[in-house]
Amino acid sequence: MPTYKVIYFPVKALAEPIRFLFSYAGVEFIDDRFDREKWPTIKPTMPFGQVPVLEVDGKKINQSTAICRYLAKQYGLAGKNDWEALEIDAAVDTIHDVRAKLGAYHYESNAEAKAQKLKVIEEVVPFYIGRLNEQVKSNGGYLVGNALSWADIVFVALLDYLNFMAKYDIIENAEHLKALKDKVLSEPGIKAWVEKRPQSEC
Ligand SMILES: N[C@@H](CCC(=O)N[C@@H](CS)C(=O)NCC(=O)O)C(=O)O
Repeated sequence: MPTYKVIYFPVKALAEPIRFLFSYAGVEFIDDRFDREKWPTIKPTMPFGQVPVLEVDGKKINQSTAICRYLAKQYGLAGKNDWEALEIDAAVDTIHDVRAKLGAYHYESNAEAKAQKLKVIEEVVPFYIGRLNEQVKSNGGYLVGNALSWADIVFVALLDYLNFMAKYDIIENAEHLKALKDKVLSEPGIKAWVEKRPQSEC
């Protein structure tokens, strides 16, 4: 078994799907959370100056979605055939579209621009959440293929971060997504991780 290290800021955000996948599979990893003030010295040592980065036996790799896909293939969470794998990729990209829209709003520092982006958020987020909710309803309680996949895990792992940026619970009216969240959080490895992980707002 390789030695795995997840390198990230001391938050959940983009590293949490990776941490959830290791935890689901019961695979040990070093959860390397660095202090924010150390970032300027760490940044130049990262492949593209960003994190999360996964170290596998000392080899560094960036891009959280690619890392999740790599782990999901090993843990039987990447679909039963190429079509399902495509559907899972599409669902994950859609989730990251929601994240990008929320991020554009949350990180906007100009008050006028922020007010404009809030209008977008108020329309776009319920649209995406409604569609994802329907998708789960028509797929036996999962995003794809009537079975747990890494798309479900990515969604639930990112929820705290999405809610933090939105400033409300984006799935509060989405009963099928709420049930999916409960299912993922009751996976034994994930449940144990959530109980022991360091506390952080997002
Ligand atoms: N597409 C990349 C995005 C990585 C990214 O945006 N990382 C941010 C933190 S969430 C970062 O490293 N920010 C610090 C910087 O760019 O200096 C991924 O999914 O891993």
